[in-house]
Amino acid sequence: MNKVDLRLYFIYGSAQGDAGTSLNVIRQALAGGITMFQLREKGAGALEGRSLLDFASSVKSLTSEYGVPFIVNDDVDLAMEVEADGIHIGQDDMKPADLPRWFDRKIIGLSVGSREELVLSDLSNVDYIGTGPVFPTRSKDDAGAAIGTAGLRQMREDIGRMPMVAIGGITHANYKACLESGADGIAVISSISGADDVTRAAREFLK
Ligand code: TZP
Ligand code: MG
Repeated sequence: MNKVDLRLYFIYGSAQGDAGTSLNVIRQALAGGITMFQLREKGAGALEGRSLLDFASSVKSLTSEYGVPFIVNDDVDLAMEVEADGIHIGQDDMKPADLPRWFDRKIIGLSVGSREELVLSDLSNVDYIGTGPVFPTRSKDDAGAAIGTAGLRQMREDIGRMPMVAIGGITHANYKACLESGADGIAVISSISGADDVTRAAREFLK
């Protein structure tokens, strides 16, 4: 599967609320037009085991209803178990080339934050890269220093036409700068999940 539509990539984990609240947030974001969804189950309160599997299955059903690709962060077994549409891996996770063959027909995303990381990355079976943090973020403790739109622009030059989504600290005030700096789209946690009106927050990013 190669249909990546990175325009508005919403990332979320149930640690932000209970499973019921979380499903509602995801439903509202889907109604607002998000084009990709990533389940990123991290931090205090993250679901595990059976409850994670149940939650992920519910999210999968929901995203399927909207025809939006469902990507799982890091968790290879979970992705396979719920038949996700793809996986997103970081530099410290399993290498893309070592993923089970099952992923050959799936979407594979890789975080690449700098030129140094790019040089060390094998992109041969990677469908898109996530680049950032573009701006300072409170959603990832170890996100590292912000690369700014200049960093995005540099990455675009280095990767050629490889699909690239910008991530980190993206708001309604700065997303256009990301698109103007060569990103195909934006990946967002807090500016959507923390909004009073989640649907509207998502919709506003698509203008
Ligand atoms: N990777 C780099 S920054 C980041 C991740 C997962 C967090 C993005 O969250 P927010 O709230 O949109 O800044
Ligand atoms: Mg990771």
